[in-house]
Amino acid sequence: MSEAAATDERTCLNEALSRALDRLWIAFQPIVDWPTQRVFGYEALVRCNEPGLANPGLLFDAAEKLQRVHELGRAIRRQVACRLEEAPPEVLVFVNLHPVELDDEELLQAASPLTAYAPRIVLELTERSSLGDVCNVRDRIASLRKLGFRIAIDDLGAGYSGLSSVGEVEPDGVKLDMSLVRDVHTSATKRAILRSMIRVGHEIGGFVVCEGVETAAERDALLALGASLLQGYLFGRPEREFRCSLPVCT
Ligand code: G
Ligand code: MN
Repeated sequence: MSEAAATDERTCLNEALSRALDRLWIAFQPIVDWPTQRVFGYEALVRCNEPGLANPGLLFDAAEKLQRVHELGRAIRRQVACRLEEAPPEVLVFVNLHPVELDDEELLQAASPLTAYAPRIVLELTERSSLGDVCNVRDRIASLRKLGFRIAIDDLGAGYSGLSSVGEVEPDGVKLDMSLVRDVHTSATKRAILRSMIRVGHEIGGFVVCEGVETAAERDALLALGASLLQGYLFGRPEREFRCSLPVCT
């Protein structure tokens, strides 16, 4: 690609991202506590109708390329905060953080929109990308905790990710990746891995959420392994409203 074409492409992407930032909205997916048949929380997932930037992966790829991750993170957190008045008061709201957002001073300010709701928020840090590039990760996380936020490690067990961030962050909870959950009832190996990860999660005193549960067979296998917090299409897709398929919703 010529230099001029690359510049044009960057300009287009920049404009598309600016439009997306003005129009993004938040979908909420339930996380259920199966034994009590209650909703434990909702994960906030960013969505936008800008062609090519419809989901979080695409949005963050564009923002990374354009070095606008802080701007995107702020827009998402502002939108989440706007919706919190409508959320059932007794449930937690899980918000994904890109590691680069840990470097954003706004996140740590007492006056920023999400901080007012900190005791109801669990910030998810993904295992997929390294926290190693963030300055003073431990200090940043300690400051977030001081503001009242809880921290979870997301996507644990995905792809090439390891357990190192669990030792580094000492999270309040972990979310086990859907690649381990998929067809867990037919794989003794996945069951062995999940059984030990669920035990580790509970042993460090935290909550353990199994993600991406799609079938009753997967649900029952996870319950037999000691899981109780479950998230996935079986209980509800990410939607604009706070919805859940359980009869007792909150
Ligand atoms: O990386 P993270 O765990 O934040 O990703 C959550 C993503 O997984 C969301 O985009 C959501 O739409 C998707 N998701 C949630 N539940 C399910 C599920 O049961 N099956 C599949 N295939 N995807 C899911
Ligand atoms: Mn997540």
